[in-house]
Amino acid sequence: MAFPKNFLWGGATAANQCEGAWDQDGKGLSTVDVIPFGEDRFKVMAGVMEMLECDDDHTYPAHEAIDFYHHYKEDIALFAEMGFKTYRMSISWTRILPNGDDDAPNEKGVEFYRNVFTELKKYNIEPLVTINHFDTPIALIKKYGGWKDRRMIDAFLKLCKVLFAEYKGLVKYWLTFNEINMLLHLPFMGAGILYKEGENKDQVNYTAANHELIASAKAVKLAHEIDPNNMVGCMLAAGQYYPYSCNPDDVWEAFNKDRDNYFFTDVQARGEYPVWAFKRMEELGASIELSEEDKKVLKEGTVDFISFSYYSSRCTSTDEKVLNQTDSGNAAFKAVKNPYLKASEWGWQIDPLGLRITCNTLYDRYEKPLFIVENGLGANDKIEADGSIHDPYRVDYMAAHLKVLKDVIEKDGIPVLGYTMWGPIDLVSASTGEMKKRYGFIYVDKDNEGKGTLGRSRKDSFFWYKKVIETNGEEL
Ligand code: BGP
Repeated sequence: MAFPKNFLWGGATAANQCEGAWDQDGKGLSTVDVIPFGEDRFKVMAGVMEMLECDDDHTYPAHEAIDFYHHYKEDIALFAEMGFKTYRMSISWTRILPNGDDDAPNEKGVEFYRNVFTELKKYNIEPLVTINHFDTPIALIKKYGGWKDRRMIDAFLKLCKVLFAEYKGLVKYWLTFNEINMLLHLPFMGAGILYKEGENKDQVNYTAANHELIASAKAVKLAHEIDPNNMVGCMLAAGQYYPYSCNPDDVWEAFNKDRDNYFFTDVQARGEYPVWAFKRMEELGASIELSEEDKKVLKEGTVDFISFSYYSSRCTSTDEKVLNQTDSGNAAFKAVKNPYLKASEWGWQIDPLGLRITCNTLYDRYEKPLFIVENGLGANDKIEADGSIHDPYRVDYMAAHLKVLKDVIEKDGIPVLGYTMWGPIDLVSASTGEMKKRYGFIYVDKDNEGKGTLGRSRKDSFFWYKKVIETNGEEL
């Protein structure tokens, strides 16, 4: 049997993409609440257009999302029906601390997550909790300017302290920052960063990155102190870069593009900045403050496992002509179109073998257990007259990736803790804010304009995944 007996099968979501109830029960305003739908979305996420409150000219998909806040029992029952062993979800920081650094937590927020975890336990589903999934309190952006300010570390630790203490015994697996490297690509989304006129963006980004990395290390240490059973992981938006050609210039380019991402996990897994990192920052005119105390903190707060999202590999080149042929996919990671790969309806290229390459690179680099916490296919599903939804493309995508994951475990001998596919239930797309970019096994009746009953129904893939879990991955 390839997959170990206790393999954690499940699905992953994020608070802002499914909870809704954005201003209910004392919740404060967060970055994700002010990221609009439509053409301004990307500008806001990238930190080049300021939006620190909602206005009447925009709509905001996170406000209602799929209203998991009021449907969680029904949704968890469906996850349980598929046999989930784990459910990855995130905490909305401002549901717990409405201003981001309040001295006392919002009891209603604490209670909500306790109810969710208790519901999960009822079905023996192990929660896997992302502490921060693209979620910075607006109050802290107004007060400090987001993660470019070192005081964010203490605010984050306040949140962690509440979580580790309140949910001790209920939650064992934690991730500190979702796709921590996203900060370099979508800085408002990743770190609440808004650039000032004339500011060196690299300086701002690396300063914020340093603060998140120190905060992450402190959180790991605190989690272990509060409960030695806690297992804490880092989380990377992964996907190996391929050189477009064997021209050494291309190979070197791809190598360095990978380093820009591994930069984060190198610190989180090894507890120190890699030697080349300071040179890299120097080249960009950036530098960070790193005291002896900071270095100690990083060393003491290395993660227990490496988690990552994998949707696709990426391809790069140094040739101008080739560079113009970008894929139309993930706007956060613009890459060259790889002629050997097919793509999803949203232009995200599909490369199952790339998952094996990525897993091997990560394991060679860190020799820590891996956890694939996001992987899946966004597609525009069609409902038949009888209400059924046939989504063989989703099954094909995931089966191909799981077959490769089997090889990673069986042929490469790499320890893998689990697999939580992205979006077991349709939810708001992070990049586009759409509903129609659906990942789920469970359909949610809601369209891009926000219309629909929010009713849930099972797609064909629901039954497929149930079987996968039942047979522990033997039948794919
Ligand atoms: C990752 C994020 C998720 C999720 C996923 C799919 O970057 O961690 O939040 O949304 O990508 O992306 P999208 O929703 O843009 O299709």
